[in-house]
Amino acid sequence: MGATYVIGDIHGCFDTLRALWPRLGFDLDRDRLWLVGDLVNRGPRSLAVLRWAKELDERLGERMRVVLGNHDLHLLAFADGHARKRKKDTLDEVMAAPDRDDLVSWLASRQLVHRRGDVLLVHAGLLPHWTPGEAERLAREIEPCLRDPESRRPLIDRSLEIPPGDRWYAPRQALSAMAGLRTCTTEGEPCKFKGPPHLAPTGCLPWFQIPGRRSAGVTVVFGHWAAMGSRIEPGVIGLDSGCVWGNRLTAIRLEDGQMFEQETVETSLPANTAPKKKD
Ligand SMILES: [Mn+2]
Repeated sequence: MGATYVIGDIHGCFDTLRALWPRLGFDLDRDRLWLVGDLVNRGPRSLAVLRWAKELDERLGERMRVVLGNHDLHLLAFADGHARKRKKDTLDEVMAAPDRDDLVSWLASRQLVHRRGDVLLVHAGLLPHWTPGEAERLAREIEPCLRDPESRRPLIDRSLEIPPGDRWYAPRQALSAMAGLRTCTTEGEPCKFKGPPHLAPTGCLPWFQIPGRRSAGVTVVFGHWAAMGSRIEPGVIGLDSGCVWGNRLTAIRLEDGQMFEQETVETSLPANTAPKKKD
């Protein structure tokens, strides 16, 4: 049957990825590889990560799944000319690459949610009123729009004002939760907070702790929350252990829960303004 390996947020940390990879003992003929997204940006070698992932995707076919993160969407917007360069962006090498268009269109045709049995993969999180089926339905509705620069613009161009009632309003809210959620209110209203869970403002809970969350019947595998670090508990597998902040890159083999952790080897990382988590 093969095993399923999931790797957390790589963020252009290709050298750390390369150090982790042989330790997984990945069987190219049988195993499955899932990436939680945010393959690019902040770290130094986004181009190498994209080329590696695309090539592996061509080799593995259906056995490889990548869900899109907020930084992957930012790369699409940037490549389309609809996003300004942010201070910590490290996307220049991708932008200048001869295979840039192929890489961008490959990235744009990844998923937002992938489900296999009772495991669901998403970059950031699920709103509490979404059943796993509803999350998949929304993802299948939005994914085709992301493939083309024209049709994805209302979803990813943050300078566009999309008022409630507009046909793009709900899909954009859903996309923003899948790719960027950390905490929300018990009513499912996302909060802006990015810090560690115990410092979340009153009324804002980690999305996976909202009472009555309708996706509680499946195990959700996600990344995105570096300030929380990796977190494994029943039904919840959080894999962003802050590789790009100089901490580590985490992978897990789903069938037996075996974790693989690789300390960051990059030395040229952005000035670290995020809380460093040591535990
Ligand atoms: Mn993210």
